[in-house]
Amino acid sequence: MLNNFSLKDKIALVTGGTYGIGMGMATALGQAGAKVIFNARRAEAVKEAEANYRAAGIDAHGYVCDVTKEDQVQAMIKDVESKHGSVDILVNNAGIIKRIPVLEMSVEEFSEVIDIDLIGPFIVSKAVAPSMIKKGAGKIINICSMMSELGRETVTAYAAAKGGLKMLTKNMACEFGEHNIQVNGIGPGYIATPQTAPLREPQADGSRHPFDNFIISKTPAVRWGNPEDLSGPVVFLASKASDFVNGHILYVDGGILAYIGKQPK
Ligand code: NAP
Ligand code: GCO
Repeated sequence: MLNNFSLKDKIALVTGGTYGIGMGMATALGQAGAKVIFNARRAEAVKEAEANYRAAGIDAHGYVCDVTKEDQVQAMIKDVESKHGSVDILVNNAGIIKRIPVLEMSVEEFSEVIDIDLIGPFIVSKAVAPSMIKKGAGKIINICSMMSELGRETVTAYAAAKGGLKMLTKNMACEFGEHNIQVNGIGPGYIATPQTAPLREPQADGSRHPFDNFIISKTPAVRWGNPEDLSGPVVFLASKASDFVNGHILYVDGGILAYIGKQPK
């Protein structure tokens, strides 16, 4: 049974793998046996991350590549296929957020979030799917969010992108299913990474950030998640164990989506 979770001899590409959730998931995929390919936009960060992966015993290979640039993505995939082999597992993780109210947000700022968080996964999936179809197997995992289901003030562009990513996941599952390619999503809850650091910043008097307290009150697990909480879910969706799971968004949120919230004292 456990062999169904092995990723031995598989090539896994994790976009945005230099830190945060991407590094956590890539590490898990490597520990399950995959060769890890990862990318991000900053050369220094890619170099440092590659050294960190290797120091942790992970066979990792980094690329400087912006997921919104189709030519860079195509070149990366071509190089990966010539040096390592075709991608078996794609994790579309790269993403940004801009916390700006609608009326204060420029169209350019809105578009930047949509480009990275929604169009990027389309570009990278389109680049790897032909080889998966040729091979007759593949796994595509899109990193969605609580905001694929819920809204909150100031994250409109992000919620629009992540809501779209949920439906992109379901629709690609419909198109690729006949080729034995499973397309699913992971929807992390609130995870302690650089992206959410501003929401957890301790106050001047040393007390917890109001948003920190808010999330704790909305999470049955009564804690923020960490990247390691996503290790099991991503290995499951990347492995043979999920070959009949398709078009599903697996929420890894400590129960947030099930909870109306703690009654204020
Ligand atoms: P993070 O700490 O900000 O890391 C984002 C990663 O993506 C970095 O490696 C970043 O590197 C890379 N990246 C950003 N734009 C890119 C681009 N255009 N091309 C290539 N790489 C790019 O974010 P995180 O918290 O780990 O989140 C990772 C994913 O999980 C995102 O999709 C996010 O929306 C999602 N998510 C996060 C949470 C959470 O609570 N943290 C919850 C749910 C979902 P460079 O900037 O150097 O390129
Ligand atoms: C925010 C947070 C969230 C998390 C995550 C929740 O400002 O509300 O950044 O959007 O990043 O997406 O699932």
